[in-house]
Amino acid sequence: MKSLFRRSEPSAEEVAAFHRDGYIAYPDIMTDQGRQGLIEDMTQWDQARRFLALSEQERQAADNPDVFFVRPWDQRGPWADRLIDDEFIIALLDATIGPHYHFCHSAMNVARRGAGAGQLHQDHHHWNHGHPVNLDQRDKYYIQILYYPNGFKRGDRNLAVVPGSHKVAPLEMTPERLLSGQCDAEAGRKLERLELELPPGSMVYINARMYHGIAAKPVDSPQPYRLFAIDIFKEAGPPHRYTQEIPAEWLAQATPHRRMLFERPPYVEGCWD
Ligand SMILES: O=C(O)CCC(=O)C(=O)O
Ligand SMILES: [Fe+2]
Repeated sequence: MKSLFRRSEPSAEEVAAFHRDGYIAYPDIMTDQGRQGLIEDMTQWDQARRFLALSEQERQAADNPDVFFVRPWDQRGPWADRLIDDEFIIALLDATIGPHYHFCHSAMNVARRGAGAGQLHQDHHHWNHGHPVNLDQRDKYYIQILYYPNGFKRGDRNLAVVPGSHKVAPLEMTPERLLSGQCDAEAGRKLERLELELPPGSMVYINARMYHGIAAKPVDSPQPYRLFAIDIFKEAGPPHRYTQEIPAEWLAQATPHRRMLFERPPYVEGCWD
């Protein structure tokens, strides 16, 4: 199986950056073939094609005219399928959080001109609920791997991060308080919002406890749409809110290593009780 990436493992500096900053940005990390294959997988399946082909008039009549969002993203195509256990991804996970983790779920979205902003947030779902299982699990790793096959410019649907914000305890936190200066001592640095800019074929590997947000896409953006896919891995433990059911055909075709990544219970109503 061919890797989608130009690298096979992270450097010691990158692993240190992950622990210090809560993320690693990898500009133009995909091979040309990998990037093109992923773009094809994301744009050529029926649902995405239908969204991209909507006329202006049809778009205005739709519920969410600017963003096409799918979770879980199971109709992945061959390149996107390879991403799940690409040797670089597995090496990154092993080097940053150790060997005990599972595939949680995936999502994808296509954002067209006019798509709104997303405010600073965390995605560690065990932090967002008062259930005892969450209080027990909230210090475990929840890793988001963000793929941007056609990249983004600053001020145009860019990802923004707050480096070091994964070190701040979550209780009663708001984005305003996080950036007010009150949390700097706990984080051991000045917490600031940083607007990223990444070329096509990029990836960002994040600890989901780190605050991040998204800029709006201007109506006159030179890029007609931005492609985004995400794979999420969770440290071994009970399901998170979106831990997906693994399609039977994925399990049937999985290598023994991949089957290990998939062998965990999905989230179902009542599974925490
Ligand atoms: O669209 C993006 O760049 C990031 C989206 C995000 O924050 C997420 O999927 O959790
Ligand atoms: Fe997020």
